[in-house]
Amino acid sequence: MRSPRLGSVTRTLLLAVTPTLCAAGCFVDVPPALTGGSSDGGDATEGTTTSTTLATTGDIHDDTDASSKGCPTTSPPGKWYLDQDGDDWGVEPAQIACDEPPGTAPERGDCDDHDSERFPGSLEVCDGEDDDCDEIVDEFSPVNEACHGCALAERDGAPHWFCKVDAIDWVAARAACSALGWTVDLLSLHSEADDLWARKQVEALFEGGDPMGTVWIGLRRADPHWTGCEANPAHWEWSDGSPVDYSAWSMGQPDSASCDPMCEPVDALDAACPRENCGQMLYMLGGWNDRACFSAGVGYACRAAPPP
Ligand SMILES: [Ca+2]
Ligand SMILES: [Ca+2]
Ligand SMILES: [Ca+2]
Ligand SMILES: [Ca+2]
Repeated sequence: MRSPRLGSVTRTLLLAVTPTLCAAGCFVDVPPALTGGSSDGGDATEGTTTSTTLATTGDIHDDTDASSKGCPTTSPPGKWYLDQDGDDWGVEPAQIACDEPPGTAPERGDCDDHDSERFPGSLEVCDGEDDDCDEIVDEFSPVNEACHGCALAERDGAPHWFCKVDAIDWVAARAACSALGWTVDLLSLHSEADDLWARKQVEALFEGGDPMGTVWIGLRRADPHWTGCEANPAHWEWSDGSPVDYSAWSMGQPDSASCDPMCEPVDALDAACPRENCGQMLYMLGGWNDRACFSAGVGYACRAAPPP
């Protein structure tokens, strides 16, 4: 049986201990290992697990070669995964038995087998955790349309976050996106429809209150051109690695403003040698603008890869 959802007091406590969007220091540049639940055990592993389980759980079935001889009923033996929180989703190791042993489940994929509210298909809520076990934290769901200052939405199956902050640089904004999941990056835009939709989300977030509002997106100047002053739209790329197949630069942009060719920036945040190497959306005026990566944006937009 699944227990009821957490009460509001418990949720409040969870929120209180949840860092708000990891403004710095939680950048994930290496995809974490998949949870045991979503990995494929493979035949060799399954064979090992089976023999071990039968050796240690002899009372489940008295046939040490169950896979070949079958069960008393017409069904072959089933594979049952350890389910410690009773949410009907299990984890490795598996047992082989004719009938479901106590404390097991027929499916694996539980990302937290000590929390009955987190399992594949659970409703995502704003609690700093991945409730539906898709390796993305606090994404849009029918009961999660806003979270930690971000408006949440889904487009073509891909979760989006449109976040309003006091001040954030491009690098910190990208880190905040990455902290939500290893498939999450700053937003990339690939069609006029994408662009208009995104701009509408941002307008709604700011309620039209900041005509100069600048929202970081995943535009950055590509490495070979990073230290130069040339203002060439062909020198830009998306941080998520997707192709630049659409552009919506504002008139006269990118312009590499204030670029001093005599200095060499140490990194993207080198204020002593500014380079307009990062891209933002001017959502009220329309279009994109190049800007120094260390400058303060008042928002950023993230997107997770759509499910395969
Ligand atoms: Ca479970
Ligand atoms: Ca669980
Ligand atoms: Ca999730
Ligand atoms: Ca959550």
